[in-house]
Amino acid sequence: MLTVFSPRHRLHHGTELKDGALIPSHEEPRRAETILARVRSSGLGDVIGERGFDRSCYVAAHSERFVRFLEGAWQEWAATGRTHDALPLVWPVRDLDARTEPAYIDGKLGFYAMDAGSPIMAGTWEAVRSSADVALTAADVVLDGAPAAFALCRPPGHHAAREYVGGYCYLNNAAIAAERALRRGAARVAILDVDFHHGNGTQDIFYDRDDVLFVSLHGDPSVCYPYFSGRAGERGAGRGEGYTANFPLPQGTDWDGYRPALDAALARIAAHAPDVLVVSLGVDTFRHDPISHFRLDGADFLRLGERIAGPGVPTLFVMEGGYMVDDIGVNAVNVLQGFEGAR
Ligand code: SS9
Ligand code: ZN
Repeated sequence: MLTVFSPRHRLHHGTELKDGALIPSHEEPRRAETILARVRSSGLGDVIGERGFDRSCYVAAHSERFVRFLEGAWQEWAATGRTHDALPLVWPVRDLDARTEPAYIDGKLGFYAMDAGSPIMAGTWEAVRSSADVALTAADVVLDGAPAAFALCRPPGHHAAREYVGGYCYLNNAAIAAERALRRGAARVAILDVDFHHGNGTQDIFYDRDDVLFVSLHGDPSVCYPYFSGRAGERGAGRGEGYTANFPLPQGTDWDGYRPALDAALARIAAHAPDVLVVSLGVDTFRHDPISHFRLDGADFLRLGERIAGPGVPTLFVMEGGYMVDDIGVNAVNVLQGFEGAR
């Protein structure tokens, strides 16, 4: 299958707070480079660059004021004389005013974030935008008739909601691609999120909708990030009731525990009869992932890809998480090769 990749991801290389110190983020440039090297050495298929898209493609999944914030955040921060990464330190929880956008950048950073995991630096917006354009380009490849394509996105997107960043994510690449599919004529889209962490952002964007089914397998949020989203009882709202399906699984889940939930997820997707399937592909379910708690091994990712081919739907893979960088290329490409082998 075709892979879409942008070298502009390198413009973003932020920091994160861990164990009392500011350290280079686990979400590092080497992740995408390692996957790209494996795509090439495995002979998966050609690699192409991203096309440019109008910002209205981002506003399809986010609010206008949120996109405007992302576009200008670094300039506003730098104008206050600071040169280190911009990070929020105050959030509008519960009874505080979570509706009114503050004028000052430090207020905006908290207003538009769920956590301090999405630092903003000088090149962040260009990298974030290129990542969304990678997803849009790969979506067009599938919508033009290819059975599958791989959007090698970085930074990832599934924690980014309609109006906030978080968990290394800024624009929701999978949601933007799903909106593209609808705009180009798909009647129904399904999103399968297999990243270890719940895709709270994608769930938020489509929670009250019945045209985009969101199905996620992830670490139980009572003990795993993002803690405040991803319980089995979250099933959608209004006309979207029943169009969100969450499969929280215990820490330590291996393939034997994962497979039955995956099959149930795929059965729900088949019942939706989607025109396009978008897979939020995180490989932080790997047993040696440094920040996650499942126990899949390298060969399990081949089986995961095989099963995803089951519904027989045109499929767009969108890269999300995976932080054991030495293995990320093999694991991600294993999913894609498992898919192609089963098709
Ligand atoms: C867990 C810290 C979690 C954010 C993780 C975001 C993953 C994105 N100790 N930090 S796929
Ligand atoms: Zn993750």
